[in-house]
Amino acid sequence: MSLPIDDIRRLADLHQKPRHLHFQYGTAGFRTIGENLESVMFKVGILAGLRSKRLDGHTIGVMVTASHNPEPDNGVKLVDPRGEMLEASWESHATALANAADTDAFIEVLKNLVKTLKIDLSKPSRVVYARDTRPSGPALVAALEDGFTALGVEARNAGVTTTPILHYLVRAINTKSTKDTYGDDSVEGYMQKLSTAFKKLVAGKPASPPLIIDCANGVGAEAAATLSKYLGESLPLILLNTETTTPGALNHACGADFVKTQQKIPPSLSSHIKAGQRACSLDGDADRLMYFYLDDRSQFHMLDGDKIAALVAAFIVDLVKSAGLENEVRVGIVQTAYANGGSTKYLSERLPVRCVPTGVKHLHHAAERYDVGVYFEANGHGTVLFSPETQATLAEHQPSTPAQSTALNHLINLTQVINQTVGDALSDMLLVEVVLAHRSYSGVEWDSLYVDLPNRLVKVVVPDRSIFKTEDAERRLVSPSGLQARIDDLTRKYEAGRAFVRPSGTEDVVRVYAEARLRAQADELAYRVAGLVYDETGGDPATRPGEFL
Ligand code: 16G
Ligand code: MG
Repeated sequence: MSLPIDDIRRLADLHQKPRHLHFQYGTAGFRTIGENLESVMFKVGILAGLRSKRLDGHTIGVMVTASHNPEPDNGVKLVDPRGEMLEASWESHATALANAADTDAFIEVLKNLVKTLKIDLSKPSRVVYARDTRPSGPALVAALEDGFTALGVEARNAGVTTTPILHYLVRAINTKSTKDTYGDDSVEGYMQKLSTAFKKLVAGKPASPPLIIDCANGVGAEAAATLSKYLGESLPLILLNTETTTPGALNHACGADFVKTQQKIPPSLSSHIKAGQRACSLDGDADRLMYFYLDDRSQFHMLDGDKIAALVAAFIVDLVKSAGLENEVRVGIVQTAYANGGSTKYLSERLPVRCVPTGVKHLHHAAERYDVGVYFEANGHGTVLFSPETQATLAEHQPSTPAQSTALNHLINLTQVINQTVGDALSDMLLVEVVLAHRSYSGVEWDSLYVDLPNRLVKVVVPDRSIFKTEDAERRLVSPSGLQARIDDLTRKYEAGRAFVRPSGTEDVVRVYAEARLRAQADELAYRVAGLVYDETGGDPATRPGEFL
């Protein structure tokens, strides 16, 4: 069987690549101004179908979103059959297809792919797809659907939903009626699974005061509203920033990325939040979560991905011990260089900790190597993975006391409340609420597990970020040569100083991170390292040291 060239040609002609643009499938898939993405969407439709054929007709996911980016941006990423990110070796195929200049070139690249990857075109192809609430979404989805039509893909439209729900659906569809069944393959199935496990986990605990959720004016607002109905009185939620149809509102001065990078409360929440009340922010596609609270003096306290990891990991370790499984089940942590030094110190005194390069796929894969792998990026993206062997151990273990039995049941319910396919703000939120309820913690006690070192993140616009090469999980530069030594000399002058430089995977900039014992010192170190980067590259004159973004 060969490619349906006539159908592909006819539809490809309708979705021409803009001449001047180069596309790259990066850490978060393709991402750029939405109106430039139509040709990419069409090609991704075909690529997803081919990937499904290559994997014997297993269902592939396609998510149309630009996460925390501003509203004019959009993007697309593929999801592999177990609900994880697209296998890295296919990223370059996606890039090659997206950059084929015209229909002829595109068909050539397609034919080559089919040949070199030995894709059996007679296999079925199945895809499930969804989008977030961005205005550019419907037109882009239409282009994607043309891609499905061109290849004859059996495509299921999951409508407007969050990235993690789409990942859930992919896994649920592919495990349907198998021993690894992940849940019913519907949004209701997802809601039912999470809320049922949550209710069991908090049964008998005093009711929590209401939790404020900043929904970033994105698709998380709809999912959170549905979840709230399923949770009922077990967790009262107050949903704010739910304006999904107001132009320009998405991620604007709100959401998880705003909270993390600005280190302050979204102004839209100020009049709603009372001292001590906990609140959290989702990002635009609801796969990142930031908690925070205001203290009695109205000081803002951020509880980021590192604090979530610390809270959750300690709780799971305690449950494993109480269940009598400490010899069978090893809990480990995965972080990136952005993890606050305070968190790394706290966690590594208690558990094995690994540091990996930025990007979910690196964390996810490293976490799979533990029995229970807890991974979180400081920016709030993360989850907990229970290995198949560990899930079997939990299912078979015979507890010898009532206390062991209770702990074991809690662990089993945790495997259900946690979305193990990918970081999921709503699932992570339930997980946090479970731990807070069990520990009787408010934000204050949680925050005091360890003290964050003051830190600063800045970006430098450089002519060519590809000259920046890193090693040691992005903690050190190997190129440009000599720059790391100068960073080291500078960093040594600051108490508890730590700084690193890495090229962004999603923007045309170089990022600089610095932390130190005192706020002013962290700021100074960041700006001075940024100055070194600027001097090295001659940076963009628009961004002089002291004016970094
Ligand atoms: C993407 C990554 C995120 C990472 C961020 C870093 C996924 C799904 N998302 O958003 O994990 O923290 O990029 O961005 O992998 P940067 O390379 O621009 O700093
Ligand atoms: Mg996101």
